[in-house]
Amino acid sequence: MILNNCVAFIMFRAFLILGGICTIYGAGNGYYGNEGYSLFAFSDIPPPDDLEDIALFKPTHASEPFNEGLTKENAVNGIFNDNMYESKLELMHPWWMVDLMEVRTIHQVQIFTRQGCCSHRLHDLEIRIGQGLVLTGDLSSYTLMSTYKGPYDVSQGHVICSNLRGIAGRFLAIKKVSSDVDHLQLVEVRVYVAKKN
Ligand SMILES: [Ca+2]
Repeated sequence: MILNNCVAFIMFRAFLILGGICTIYGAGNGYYGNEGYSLFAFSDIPPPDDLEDIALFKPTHASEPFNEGLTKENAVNGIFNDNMYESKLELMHPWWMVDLMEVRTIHQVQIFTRQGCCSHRLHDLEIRIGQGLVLTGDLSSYTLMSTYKGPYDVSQGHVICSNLRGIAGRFLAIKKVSSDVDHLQLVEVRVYVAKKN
């Protein structure tokens, strides 16, 4: 029994260190700070003061958008209220990525999805980190940081994906991996990295 417990503990720790499953954090509508709750879960990342979000206004790449108003840049423009990137109609395995412009150690990704409608489409995501630009949608060469299975409900908070040790990379990608054609809808994506000394 003791051995089994040890194995389970070791597996649990390894799971945490390697990333694992994204979670929901923050009550309310999931928007950025407007409900007064903390943006961070403190147990699985370095102290928040040691981190900084560097995704805002960085270059982005993505699958074809739903229309000209729902393009990739919208996911890092700092505007909420359903201002978002949305993937094309009936597109399987849509993806989106941000170029951080330099290799940084990524500890946490925060994902804010559409709230006014259709938030149930946020499910079966892979969050991956890469060193080089890949535009084919085949992100298998990127390191898998976390997964988010869902289902997501509009009453829940935002999705956070954490890694205590951090994963070094320049490109942070989010890909939908289920075999349906639910749209990928990203209102904002925050990428928290270790601050430079
Ligand atoms: Ca936005």
